[in-house]
Amino acid sequence: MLMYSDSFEKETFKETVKDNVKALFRKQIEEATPQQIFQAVSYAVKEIIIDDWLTTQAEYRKKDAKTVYYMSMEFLMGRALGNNLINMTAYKEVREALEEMNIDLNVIEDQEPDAALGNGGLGRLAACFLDSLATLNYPAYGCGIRYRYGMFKQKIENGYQVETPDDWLKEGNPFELRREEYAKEVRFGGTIRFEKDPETGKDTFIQENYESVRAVPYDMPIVGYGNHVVNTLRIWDAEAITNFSLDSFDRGDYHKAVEQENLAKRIVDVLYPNDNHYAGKELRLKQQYFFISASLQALIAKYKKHHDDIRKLYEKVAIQMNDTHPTVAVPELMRLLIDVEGLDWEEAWEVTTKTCAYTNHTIMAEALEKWPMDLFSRLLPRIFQIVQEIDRRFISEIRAKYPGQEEKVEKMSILWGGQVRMAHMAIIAGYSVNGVARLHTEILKGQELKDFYEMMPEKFNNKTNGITQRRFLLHGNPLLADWVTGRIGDGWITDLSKLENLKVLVNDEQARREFMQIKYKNKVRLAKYIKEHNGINVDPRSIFDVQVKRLHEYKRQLLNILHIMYLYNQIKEHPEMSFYPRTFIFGAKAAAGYLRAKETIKLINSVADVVNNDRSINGKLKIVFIEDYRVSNAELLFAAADVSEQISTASKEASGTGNMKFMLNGAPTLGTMDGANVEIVEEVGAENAFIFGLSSQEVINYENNGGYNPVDIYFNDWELKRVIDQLMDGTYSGGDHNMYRNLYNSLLNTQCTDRADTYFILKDFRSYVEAQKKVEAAYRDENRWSKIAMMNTACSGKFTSDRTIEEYVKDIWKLEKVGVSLVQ
Ligand code: 26Y
Repeated sequence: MLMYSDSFEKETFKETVKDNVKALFRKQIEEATPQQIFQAVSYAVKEIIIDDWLTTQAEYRKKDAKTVYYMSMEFLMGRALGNNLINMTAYKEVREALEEMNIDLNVIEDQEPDAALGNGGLGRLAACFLDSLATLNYPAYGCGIRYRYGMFKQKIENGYQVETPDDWLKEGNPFELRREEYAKEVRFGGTIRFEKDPETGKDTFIQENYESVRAVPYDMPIVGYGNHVVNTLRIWDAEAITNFSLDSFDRGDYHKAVEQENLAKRIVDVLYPNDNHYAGKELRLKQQYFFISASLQALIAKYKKHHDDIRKLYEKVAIQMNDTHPTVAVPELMRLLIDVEGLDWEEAWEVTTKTCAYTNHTIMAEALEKWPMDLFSRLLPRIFQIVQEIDRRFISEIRAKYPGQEEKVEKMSILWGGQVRMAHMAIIAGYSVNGVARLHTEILKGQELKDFYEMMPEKFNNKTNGITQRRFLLHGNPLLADWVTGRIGDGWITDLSKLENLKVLVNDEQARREFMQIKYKNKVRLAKYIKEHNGINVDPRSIFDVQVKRLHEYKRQLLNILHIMYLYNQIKEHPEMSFYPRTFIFGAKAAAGYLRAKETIKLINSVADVVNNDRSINGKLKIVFIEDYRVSNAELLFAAADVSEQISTASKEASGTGNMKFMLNGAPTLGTMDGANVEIVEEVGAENAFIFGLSSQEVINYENNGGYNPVDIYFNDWELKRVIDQLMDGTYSGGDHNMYRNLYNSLLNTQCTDRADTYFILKDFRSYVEAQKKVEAAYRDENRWSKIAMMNTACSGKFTSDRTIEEYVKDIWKLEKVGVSLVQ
């Protein structure tokens, strides 16, 4: 069957869907449930993808092309069906075909659970990168874990977050392919004995009494846009190696067999739902080694099929480590090269350091992985020996370069204070170290990683993040996508810089009216979602002010809600005051054990309860908390936003990528000069953004000089004081004086945190209030606002992940494009 829009066969497609419903569910299409139709449609789509998948991989083989392996603990893919149809350029055709069968594609798409194998930015970035790599014709694998349960589902009960398991595979996953024949063994624990090989005289290392697990890969197709390229996301499942068999039952080992089965499965049970916070859990290290060892074994086997010199691995393979989470790849690659392939240390080190590269996504100390040495060596005894040797050699390099400066050893070695510092290993072994926005990379070079930068400046480079316009405009905002295409052609879909052609239209009144009309329709669409999910009526003519992202203190959702409390006080106190109606929308998951984050969610919901039900304010203020914020509902939110809240404490947000999705959809940034906001303002112009707050340098200066005293501000700003006091006086807690005590203390009490107001909320409060006033004034001026909104879309070209990927390819991976010819 043919599918791409140039050759779509509607009747064949419809027949296939009907046949699939019969074959899968023994039903006629009229009797099938939406979920069953989703399955039937997906299998029809997969059938076509498979052909392109085969062709692509054959072409890669023929060209013997260099391949990048993107190693990541997280891939936040979201739904596949709609995205695949978009990239196969068959979305509209399929929608019409289904319409003829009285089936609504939107309803069918809603049947698919999000593949939420990630927490937030880092995981979604990996997903955008895969989309761009395929679209740009680059050979690439994503390598990760097939978590049985992805990111938890969030329910809000009585204003509190409640986590429930995300059983995303319950109905089966039509797009995945189990690849039994590529299963690998991964070993944990035990002891290491070494022997001299009597023939070669080389040391050989023998692991004994270990526990082993079978890693089985599942492949998911990654469809490029309109180019028939299909790359692979390979995620690993874990199984016991001793097969649960009648044999063991007979031997009375039944129990043991089941036990082993369960132990193995546990490895891939669940994604750790911590974002930017390291917890040091043994099972997580197991997960890391599990998928890394399996992926490296597989890539070496693949390489060796057609190459005989493993010393040249780096000519055909680049390994990108998505933060420190996959860094165990360094010693594992060394182990495979030395113990299995028989290379000596120097040879293996050369291969490893020409193959592995590292991306840093955070400068926050609490996010850095530092494994306790005893845990690490117990779980991975041979790997630990190798880490020790890497460290020993590196320390002698430090001493050679900086004689007498022993503090350099303390600051840069891998093993220190009983810990294995994973970031150090990644920097030492990686041939490239990159940050994810210009400011972030500069901070790494000048502060956090200063010593490394001084010692090896050539490794450091910046790769400002990006997002895929295929999902976040073409799929998520079809009205705007069609309008843009009507105005400037469809070149933007694969070349986002084309959006700059919209700039001339900013002075065209008609164009602006159409642009704002589309925004309005998207707001109506979101209002409907909110009505259905929250039971709240919101006015699509009000300003939609949106903050959606993980809940974290540094992202300062607390600043946002304190400001809303302040506005509410103002409106109550001055009912005559002119105030443009606002709808404040939040979406955020808090890590399950993060108390202050959970308290913030409760606060937002409680303020929402009070404010939304206060008739005296005539609906001027509405607050909505979107339950279970995830990729699929994010698409609706970006399309409908008027204002993009990007209000992190300057220096803390490495880049941000939500900021780019809002911008693309025509929402100006209300934000600090942090992460990629800096570059957004540079592209769009300061007059088309609303910037406030301390600069990163000011924050860093305060931090180095012992912070500041928020209590001074508190006593000198009675309106702010009143808001903070309202956390304790029962206004938003039905009289309970303890409900928000942790939040209150975090702002004022030095005894409860290392430093009161660690994230400078009081310090930035007034500046935020002023910026918000400017937003309101700008919005009242329809002409001005429509220009601002359109300029944001028009200037967002830089922030495509296509640009980011081209930079990685050119500076780090050195890949060649491989064309896939149409085979039908
Ligand atoms: C160690 C472990 C618990 C851990 C797990 C997840 C540590 C960090 C993370 C996730 C980090 C993350 O998502 N970082 C974000 O990466 C984005 C993509 O580069 C950035 O845009 C964003 O600023 C950064 O916070």
